[in-house]
Amino acid sequence: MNLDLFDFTAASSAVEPIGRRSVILRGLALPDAPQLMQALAMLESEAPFRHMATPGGRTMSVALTNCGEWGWVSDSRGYRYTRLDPMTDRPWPAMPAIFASLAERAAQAAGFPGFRPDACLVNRYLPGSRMALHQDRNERDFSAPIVSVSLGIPAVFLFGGHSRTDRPGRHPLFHGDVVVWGGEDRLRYHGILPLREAHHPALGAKRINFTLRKAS
Ligand code: MD3
Ligand code: FE
Repeated sequence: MNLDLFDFTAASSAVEPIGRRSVILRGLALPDAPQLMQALAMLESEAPFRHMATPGGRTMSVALTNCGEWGWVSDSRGYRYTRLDPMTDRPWPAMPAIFASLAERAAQAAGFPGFRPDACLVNRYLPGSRMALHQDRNERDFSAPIVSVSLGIPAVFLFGGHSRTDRPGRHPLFHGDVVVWGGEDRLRYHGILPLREAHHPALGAKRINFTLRKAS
């Protein structure tokens, strides 16, 4: 797939379907980026990024934190959502209003009205960080969509099928892009290729992705 300047300018809109119920909303978060980054800084001071262990005993190359009523955690016992941050034993920081409103707006634009996330997983990538192909299935209700917001240096999103061995498509994600997945696409395998060395004027050599979810 080739995303040069021509493709951007020739596109009839900034809405790029990547599945029957999935779309990339190019640059939707750009106007909110300064406020989103300010909220992220607050969040990070209350619940720092940390590298979690996988149930298989490895350490994730992506560092993560959470906000909202529920936070996603991984350890030797498995993956799950918790109300308390295991690092501080305190509730996860509240979800910033700007996260929830952006998520609802994006979901609405993608055909999922009334989305009210109760969990937000924040991933921090540095050059070399990656996320192996996986499904997101720790949420109770797969009828709710997932909304993701990308900030900082670019990444290549891998979007597979319902079987791990289905060959994934590749979609570059840039600062300010928002993606919504739902319906029949909600359980498709997905991942992120190892990030290439790059610099973003506002974030440096870093990518932040946060995903808004309905966990419960
Ligand atoms: C596609 N994060 O946190 S975007 C994750 O960029 C995760 O950090 C990646 O995969 C990232 O679980 C990819 C988020 C995403 C989340 C859920 C999905 C993509 C999805 C569910 C179904 C299909
Ligand atoms: Fe995922």
